[in-house]
Amino acid sequence: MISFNEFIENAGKVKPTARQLERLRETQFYAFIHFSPNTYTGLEWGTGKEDPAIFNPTELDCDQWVEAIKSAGMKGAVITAKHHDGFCLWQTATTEHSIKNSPYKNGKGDIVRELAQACRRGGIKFGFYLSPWDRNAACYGTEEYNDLYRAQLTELLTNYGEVFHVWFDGACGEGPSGKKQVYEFESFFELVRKYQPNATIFKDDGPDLRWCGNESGSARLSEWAVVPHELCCYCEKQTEGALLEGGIPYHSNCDCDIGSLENIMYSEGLAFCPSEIDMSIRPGWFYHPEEEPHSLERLFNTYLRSVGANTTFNLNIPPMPNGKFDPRDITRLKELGDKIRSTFAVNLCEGAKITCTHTSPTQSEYLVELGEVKKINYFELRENIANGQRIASFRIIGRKDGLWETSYENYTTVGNRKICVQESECDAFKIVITASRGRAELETIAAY
Ligand code: FUL
Repeated sequence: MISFNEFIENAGKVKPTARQLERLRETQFYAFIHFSPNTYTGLEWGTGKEDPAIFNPTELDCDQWVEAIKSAGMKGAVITAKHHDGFCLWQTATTEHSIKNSPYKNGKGDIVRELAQACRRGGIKFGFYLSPWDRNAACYGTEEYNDLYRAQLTELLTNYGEVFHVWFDGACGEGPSGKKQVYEFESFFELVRKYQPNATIFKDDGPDLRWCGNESGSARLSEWAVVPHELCCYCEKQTEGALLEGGIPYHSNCDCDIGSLENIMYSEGLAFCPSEIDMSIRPGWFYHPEEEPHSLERLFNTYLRSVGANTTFNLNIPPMPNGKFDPRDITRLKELGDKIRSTFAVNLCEGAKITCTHTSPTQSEYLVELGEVKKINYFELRENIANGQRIASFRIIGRKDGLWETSYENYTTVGNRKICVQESECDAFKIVITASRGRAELETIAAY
């Protein structure tokens, strides 16, 4: 059995794949779009018995969606190509329950194509959600359904150009046979890898991104991307064996603490699988005219607690029955983008002198000398996550009038990006890393 120190050091070397790294570093904030017969019935989960004739977005404008998405600073869009009701928004050969039997463009429309093209025109990425749960398909609940699902997935993966993100969920019901569907997820993921090797795959338990465990938009206090392999079994296992024997002190990947030392010590090995935060701009995933978008404050806080807490952020905006975004949502998205842009416009550490001292193999200090007293609202840290996630606890100490004063304490993980909301007035500050899994590698220290 390896030693305790070796175990911790190995945990700090569990690495992301290139596609995970891209998602975390570049396309970290993207849009979800929930659009289906539910938009016309007011339901959140359609029954599958809806008449395709109700689906008729007479003023559909995907360029309007893309512009609004971009105004918030989002870099991609993920559409519900099919939700639980089984209605397909594209020209599929696999079912009659689709847009081809709707009045939209006399049955010739293809909203997946319209969005993919609008994304390309607007310079953002395109992705989709194909709900495994299908309340319309007659073969749901039998083995044949997996073939149908694979055929749908293949159409979407091969006919619409580059796909950046494929979203799956585990929702599962009973088919007409009264049997629950057993999904062949491994074969679904193989198709994604085959046709879209750069796409990240989201599912509750990985392989590339996992669910954060809530729909209210908050990351864990300690958001580790390195988690016990048994919780994300579709990921590659990068370390072997439990250090300690005994029962696992957690039950699901939605628990509030899954990557801490106390948990990984008992794991059967580790995997790299960061979490994605998914939340809707309104209470519902689908459009309901009586609902209002969340406040700017709530959305901005969610941004800080997702993108700024080592996760990605998938923010849903539901189109209205006419096929456009609601003006209230458009305004809110622009306000959010403006707030993010203005908050992070000027890095107060620009030109600062930064010195790093590794005080021990697992402790380091970064001294940042600003040259003059500055008023700071946010500190931002980024680890070189390409080499693994290491920092387990840190604090920030500011200096004013020659006195060092603790301004920010008891913080835990950093990961790809940590935004600390902390007002401070100082002419120098220190990032004191009090524990890390091997030597910490801070790549960015910024203040705003
Ligand atoms: C869940 C679904 O049941 C909800 O309707 C929604 O689509 C959400 C994003 O995922 O699994």
